[in-house]
Amino acid sequence: MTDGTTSEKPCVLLIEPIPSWIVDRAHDLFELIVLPHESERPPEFLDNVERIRGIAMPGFAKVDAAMMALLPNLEMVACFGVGYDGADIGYAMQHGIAVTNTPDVLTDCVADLGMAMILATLRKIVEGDRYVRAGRWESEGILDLANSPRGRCLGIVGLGRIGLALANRAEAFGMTIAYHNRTERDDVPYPYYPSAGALAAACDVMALTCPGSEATRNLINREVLEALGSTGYLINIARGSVVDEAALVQALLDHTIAGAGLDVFAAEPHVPAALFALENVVLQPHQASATVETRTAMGNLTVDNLLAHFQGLPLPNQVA
Ligand code: NAP
Ligand code: 8YV
Repeated sequence: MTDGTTSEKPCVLLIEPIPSWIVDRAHDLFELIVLPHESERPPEFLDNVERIRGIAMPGFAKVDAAMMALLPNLEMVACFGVGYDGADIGYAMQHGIAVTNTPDVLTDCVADLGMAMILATLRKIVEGDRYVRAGRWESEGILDLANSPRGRCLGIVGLGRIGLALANRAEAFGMTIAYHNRTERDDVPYPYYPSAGALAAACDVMALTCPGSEATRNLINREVLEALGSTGYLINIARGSVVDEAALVQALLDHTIAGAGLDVFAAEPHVPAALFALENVVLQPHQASATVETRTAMGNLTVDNLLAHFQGLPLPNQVA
């Protein structure tokens, strides 16, 4: 919250949760107003709307047209994350509000979790842990056999920075790679499929690493899951909005697909309760970039983008 003193520092609205050490650095550079994520807008915010010139927000937080319209002197929105689907880019562009993100610094960390989810799901790592802790190894004997990634095809929806880093990791585990983007790449040796459905029919494990957007909303629907088939796995490290979540839950319940590894959900932090009882699903709390090292780099980049703007310098990572 503001401390009541006047300041020459630009006033920035910081939407939680952004780690405290980022807030500490930003405190030295900006006058900060902290807004709890999805909270009612407190008086400290409403009394200062005219002074706010910048927003720092997690990429998934909702900064829509109504929110931006409340801030007549808003100049920029700095997303703490590579995804910026929470910000209304159309409104920002129409009103000359710059938008930045934090690409590259999180690519390896997110791809690491993607690979870990492939291994955890196919190799029953979390299920095995539960089995041992419950004393079932001793009482029931060995766990059912798992599946090897080796020789299986990984189909990547969104072969960009993270998708390619995931492909490199999967190849080290003996997987072959195929992909679907809107545009075929001319710099990779992997087979291209013009639709998610065609890719699903051709692969054994489908990983989602595309942005959340209106274009990708419910891209993975019942039809695509049927094409993936009863021996297929879905790994989602992109956005919950890319998957028709009700169709996915049904497909897992009726064994239309074999299993799933999910880091992201349609209405986080809500996770459909039906998933909790399923042994063939590995669940994570949207933590693919959540290491001290990566979050520190993301936070510094968020602050660097804000600082560049207020110093009149070119923005390191402008998306709009
Ligand atoms: P990127 O380099 O821009 O790659 C995105 C890829 O998606 C591109 O290859 C793009 O190719 C493809 N794509 C875009 N729109 C598409 C569409 N409508 N249909 C099919 N493919 C489409 O981005 P990145 O750095 O790899 O990040 C990707 C996404 O990962 C982010 O936007 C974010 O949502 C998500 N993410 C999640 C976490 C997490 O914590 N789980 C962390 C970081 C990032 P074309 O343009 O040719 O279609
Ligand atoms: C973060 C992300 O979890 O970069 C993204 O798009 O989803 C993640 O890195 C998120 O932005 C943190 O607030």
